[in-house]
Amino acid sequence: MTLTETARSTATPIGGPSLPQERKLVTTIPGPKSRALSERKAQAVSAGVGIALPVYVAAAGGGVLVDVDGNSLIDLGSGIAVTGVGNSAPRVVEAVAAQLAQFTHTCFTVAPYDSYIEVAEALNRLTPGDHLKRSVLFSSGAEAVENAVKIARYFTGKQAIVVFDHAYHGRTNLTMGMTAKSQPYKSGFGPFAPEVYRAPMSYPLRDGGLDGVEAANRAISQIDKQIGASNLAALVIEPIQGEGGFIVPAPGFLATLLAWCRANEVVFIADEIQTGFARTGHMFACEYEGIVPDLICTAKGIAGGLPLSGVTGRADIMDSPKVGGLGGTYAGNPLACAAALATIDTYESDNLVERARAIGTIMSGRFTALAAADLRVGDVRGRGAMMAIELIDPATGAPDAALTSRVIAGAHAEGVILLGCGTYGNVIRFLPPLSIPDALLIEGLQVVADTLAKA
Ligand code: PLZ
Repeated sequence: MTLTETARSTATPIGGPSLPQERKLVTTIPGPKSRALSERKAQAVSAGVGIALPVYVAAAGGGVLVDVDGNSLIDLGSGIAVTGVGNSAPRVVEAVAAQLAQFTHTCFTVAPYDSYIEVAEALNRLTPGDHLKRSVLFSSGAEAVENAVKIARYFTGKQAIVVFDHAYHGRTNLTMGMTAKSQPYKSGFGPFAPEVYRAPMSYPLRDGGLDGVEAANRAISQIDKQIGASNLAALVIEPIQGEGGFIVPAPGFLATLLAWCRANEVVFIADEIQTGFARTGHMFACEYEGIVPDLICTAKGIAGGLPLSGVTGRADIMDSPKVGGLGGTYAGNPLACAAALATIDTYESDNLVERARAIGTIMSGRFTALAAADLRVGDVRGRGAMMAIELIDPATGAPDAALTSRVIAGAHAEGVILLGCGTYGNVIRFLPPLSIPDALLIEGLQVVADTLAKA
């Protein structure tokens, strides 16, 4: 019997939401079966693939992940903001199983199917703005960003792209170049695609008191001088930066940039791959400031864990590429589309936007109290179920990445899945599945607070 078979036959947990919603540790973390799998991983998988927490998963649902050793861990990461509706959410499982029995793949650009159209209709309806829209589907977030750039270039006939400090847009060659952080994403992997320029972001904790309009004008002046609007196809921005540190720009930043884009025939592309689908307490984070992007990129939360992404936007822009210019073998795969329809239905019928706000209230209350009691918590920010704390040296305000690593490792050891982020590696982000029960969320947050107190 191989190790995996052993793990399967002994663990045999029931998956999805029927899992007991509890934190339960029966071994040290990682347990012996996970450690054995880590050894196999080292022999079989490229060393370039890093692992945040090497517990091997046997089942997941609600707010827990159960590992091959039988430990039940609290999930505060949702697989990086993906399983908003929860893992193996019942309606998603049912829809995918039904589709699985009908057909698994035809390639939409060879022989199409209606679920792709239905997902496009849902995206056109749900994304900000009541103008005429079109959508196109892909598989990964990076692919959506790449295609949004392709479409904007085709539409404008211009080439330059502007992105921001701390931005994250993916790991493919173009999106790697658009991503700000060198380690681990870019260093040694170049050269990068040309015509990608970077502008300063609004980062209220660290940009010396600039308000949103001032920060936008600083960026615009740099864009004007270094690129020129006549060369600029698109501005690509995350309305709340994800990997870069859950940076919420000061009010007015996005709106000022948008107005400048409109006045200069520059396509405004919102990368809502991490912020999208109820996560922030709106269906999309742009809604907080009434921002209506020209194009919006979505992925992650769209399909309950199946790989799907999309670009949605103004019909005139989206219809501009020549026929055959957009596509991909797996783009808009039927299983992923079935999952997306069930996922979107779950967000809407279970009012998960409201649920994300309630989670946000629980989290921000605790983090604000934590910051008041512990000066190493230098900032509490985010929206809805997308919140973070930034850890600093209280004497200097300098980022404290070492403390951050200790807290994350400590929480892992106690059975709480916690993710870091941030350009300076000193931000702890909280992205619980919206299906997590309150009691489990509160327990997870308490573990983090206790770990911080000891770290
Ligand atoms: N845009 C805003 O957050 C993915 C990266 C995980 P893909 N973020 C998680 C990792 O370490 O690779 C992301 C994002 C924003 C684009 C992407 C890219 O989405 O589906 O990972 O390609």
